[in-house]
This record gives sequence, C-alpha cells and structure tokens, in this order.
Amino acid sequence: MATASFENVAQTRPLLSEEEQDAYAEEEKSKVSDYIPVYRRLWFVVALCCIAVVGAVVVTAGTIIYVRPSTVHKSASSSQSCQNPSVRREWRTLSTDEKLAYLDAVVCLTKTPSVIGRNQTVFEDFPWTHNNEGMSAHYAAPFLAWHRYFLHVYEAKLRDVCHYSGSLVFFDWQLNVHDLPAAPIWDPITGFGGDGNATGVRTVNTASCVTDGPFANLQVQYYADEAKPHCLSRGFQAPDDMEKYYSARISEDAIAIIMALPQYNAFNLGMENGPHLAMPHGVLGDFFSDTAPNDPVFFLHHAQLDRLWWKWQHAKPGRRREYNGASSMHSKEAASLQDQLEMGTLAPKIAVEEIIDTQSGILCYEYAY
Ligand SMILES: *[C@@H]1O[C@H](CO)[C@@H](O)[C@H](O)[C@H]1NC(C)=O
Ligand SMILES: *[C@@H]1O[C@H](CO)[C@@H](O)[C@H](O)[C@H]1NC(C)=O
Ligand SMILES: [Cu+2]
Repeated sequence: MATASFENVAQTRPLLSEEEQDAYAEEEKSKVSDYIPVYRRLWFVVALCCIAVVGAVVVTAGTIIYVRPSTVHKSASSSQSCQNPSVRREWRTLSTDEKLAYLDAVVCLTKTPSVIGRNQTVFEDFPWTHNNEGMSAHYAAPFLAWHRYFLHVYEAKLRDVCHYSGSLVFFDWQLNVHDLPAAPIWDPITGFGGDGNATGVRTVNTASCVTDGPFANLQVQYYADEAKPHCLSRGFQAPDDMEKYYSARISEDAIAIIMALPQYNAFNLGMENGPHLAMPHGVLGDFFSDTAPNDPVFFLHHAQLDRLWWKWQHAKPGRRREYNGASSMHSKEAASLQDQLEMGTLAPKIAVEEIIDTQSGILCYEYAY
C-alpha cells in the first residue's frame, strides 16, 4: 500500500554493519598510502604535466565546439569558477515580491508541457522522475546526493523554462516545530496555500483538495505508481498526531543528535529516517507518497535537508567530499564518488562528485545560514 511505503522501506533498508564501515575506511586509507611513493618519481611528474597540458587543450577545444544550452549541466572543468555562489534563503526572509516571483515560476511549471515527452506538465515531470528514477536512491548513500541534484535540476527548470531569476528557497521547520499549520509557507497569497478542505471528499489517503492559494485545485495525474487524476491534496494531522509524527522528529534534541553523527553514512540515514519524514507525515496527502514532489512544498523541505547536510559538511574539515554507505537501496556495494545519479530523460546522469560540494563541480550555491 502506497501510504505505508515510507515506513516499510525504513524497516528493510540495507544498513551497513560497523565492521563493513570500518572495512571501507581501511580500504580508503590504504588507497591514499599507495599513491605517495609514486609522486616521488620525477619522470612521473613530467608525464603527468604532459597529460595535463594535452587534457587542457582537449577540454578547451571541446568547450568551444560544444557549449551546452542549459544551466543544468556544466562540465566539471568549470569547478574553479564558482566565484559568486547564489544564496538560498529561508522563505520568510524573502520580500513579498520575491515570494510572488518564486510562486509565479512554479505556477508557470504547471502550465508548461513536459520536457520528457509525456502527456503532462514540467511540474509533473518531477514527481514522475522522483517515483521512476529516484526510489533506489532512498535508504542508501545517494539519498542526500540524489536529492541535491534533483533540487538543482528543479532550480534550473525554474530559470530556463520559467525565467525565474532568483534561487531555490528553504523552509526552516525548526522555526515551526510545534505550530506547522501556522507557518508562513501556507499563506493563501504569499505562500503555497494551506490544508486540504476538511469537509471535502477524501482524495488520497486521508487528505482532500487544497482550496486556497496559487495551487488550489491543481490537477495532478499520479499518486505513486497509480494513474489517478486528482487535485493537489493535503490533510494536516490533528494536534496530538502532529506532535508525534512531525514535532518529535525535528525537535532541537532530535536534530542535534543527527548533526553530531561523525560519519556520512550514519548522518545520511539519520536524516532520512528522522527529519525527512516529519513534514510528509504531518501534512499527508500528495506529500505522503512516492510522488511527493506533486506538493511544491516538497522542494522547500528538501532544501532544508540539503542545508543541514551543507552545514554538517562545513562543521569539520575533511567532510566536504565524504561519501559512503551502500551504493543504492538493497545494494551491498560500497558507495563511491563515481556512482551515477540517474534523472531519466529529465537531466543527464552525473557522478556524485559533481554535486558533493555545493561550490564545485556543477554547483555554485550556499545557504544564507
Ligand atoms: C492527456 O492528459 C489529459 C489530462 O489527463 C487527458 O484529458 C488527455 O486525454 C490526454 N491525452 C492523451 C493523448 O493521452
Ligand atoms: C469544501 O468541501 C465542501 C463539501 O464538498 C464544499 O461544499 C465546500 O465548498 C468546499 N470548500 C471550499 C473552500 O472549496
Ligand atoms: Cu525522495
């Protein structure tokens, strides 16, 4: 049953044992020490220089001949060019005009035909891709990485297809731990509209149509794998359940415990099993399914998760390129920075190393705090 899938997957996720984690760490260390003597040989350095010069010529020629038309995928050779990172800010720090510009761009996605050749809108290309390409990235190392790339592709579509000139935005749910329904993201004019119609018919799980804001009665085609045309739906939990399913997962203590985890694998899975589930379980409706990006608030929630990863990466030296755990859901393979992140036909697949650092590879952004 689709509504229970978050919980079911959580119980069967492939956690690595302590021994396996130690084995990876040892393996990585031994790779590093193997390299050292090689660099002492002068001829090797000369050869490396030659390769570097030839490589630079080829890359430069390639860049001149083929300039990619989209902002989604710049080559890794542009990694030194992040001089002026864009800044992702918290929703409530945007001016009214900035909020309306973001909302207008998202509404524009709901009116623009699919870029993946389906009978749907670009807006729906995202829940489709999440459900059809993204699920194996869950409960494994690529959870944070795949979603970081997914957010980047979304931001690029807002800019390329809908002429948005700002940055992605995050919702800092820690500012609304005990009063999610009062958060400004639900505003009917300067937000994404609020709860579903409490007296309306049930559409998906226990939710019903959102009836205010720019996405009121927005029609979407899928609920997880099911072709099920329905209105964008929410069904906020009653206060007691909201405390249990939402507040408890994002309390100051709960977040502090995860932020203190010393290793990527544990941090990544801690984020996924805890705070990642808080909003979907509090809001229900479309957000509570494998097509969760049907709810445009999904992207503000995931930007907040991405932000906490960014903070964790910057909290200690050596963390900015740390990546380990299982390479995908149900896999026993060790993850590596060369693993590919798949976006179907929505965007080119790329290696994790292209997005591991928000200011190198194809990315160039930071968070306001
Ligand atoms: C495309 O989707 C719309 C909305 O669901 C539907 O009315 C229409 O019949 C579909 N067209 C095709 C060619 O499938
Ligand atoms: C909520 O649903 C009820 C029952 O279908 C309907 O009468 C009412 O107009 C709906 N409210 C809004 C704001 O659409
Ligand atoms: Cu996801």
